[in-house]
Amino acid sequence: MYNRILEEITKYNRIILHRHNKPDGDALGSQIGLKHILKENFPKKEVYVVGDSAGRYDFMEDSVMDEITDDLYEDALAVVLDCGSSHLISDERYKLAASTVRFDHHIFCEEICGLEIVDTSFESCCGLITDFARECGLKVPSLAAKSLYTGMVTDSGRFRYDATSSRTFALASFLMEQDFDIEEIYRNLYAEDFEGKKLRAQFLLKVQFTKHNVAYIYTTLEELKTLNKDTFSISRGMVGTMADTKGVDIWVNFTETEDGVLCELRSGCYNINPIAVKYGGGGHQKASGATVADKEEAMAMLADLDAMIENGIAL
Ligand SMILES: [Mn+2]
Repeated sequence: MYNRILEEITKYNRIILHRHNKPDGDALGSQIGLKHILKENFPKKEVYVVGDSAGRYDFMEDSVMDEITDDLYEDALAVVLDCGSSHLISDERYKLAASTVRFDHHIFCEEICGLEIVDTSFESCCGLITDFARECGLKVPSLAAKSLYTGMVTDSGRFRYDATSSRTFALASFLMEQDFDIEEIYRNLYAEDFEGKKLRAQFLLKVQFTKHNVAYIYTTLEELKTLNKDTFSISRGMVGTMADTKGVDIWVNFTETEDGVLCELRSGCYNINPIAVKYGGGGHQKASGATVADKEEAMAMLADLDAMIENGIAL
């Protein structure tokens, strides 16, 4: 499949890189990484990155997206990165492209592109792109290596989550042959300002438990407004306050917004993905998300998670 994708890349003079909306380190890392791999190996090709802004990952070098007109999609190849469902792709104009390719590591739920490589054995899409580059003998310049490494680190939880394998480290090692400052990446990712620490403390005090010890935080729209934070840094950002709690195997963060209740589901040893899918979401076995209509539906999801523990079907 790598060869077929490389052939497709070779065919097109204009390549437009897409990824999921509200990007994380892996979405941006694979997008910026692939951009610079393509520019290095095919200097005559036009390569664009599109989508919503980098948000809290705007420290990543070259993370400012390109503004492009629709006509550029004619005769172009669109590459979709790190995205399992079509409705999550930032900028749906990928549909206008002459040809489409997808690299992804989420659980497969639908065919989106003409050529696809979806491999959940990769801890990150960045890992998959690195493997692709290495197997195809493509040069990986320093900025690409740094971006890809950032995505590997973030999506593997600093090389801790399940999908982390000997291949993960082999690919990280391959990237580290390039010269880039790892300490700078970690500083940008993990140094927290005091306000952030205070916020985490505040959220820790909000944690509640179901009968069978599913930990959860519920933030109302009113509370959210008083916090003066973007929903992403509350929803994704605060779910981790419940991680690594002894006796808690499933935890979920509910955040009310104008567009419904955002649900971030996590587990140490249960496959919570089917619950997220049941409520219209998706993701990974131990980390998934969904948006439900209201508190009632959120509480129904919580009951499903509680039943999962009660029935004790751990992975
Ligand atoms: Mn990813």
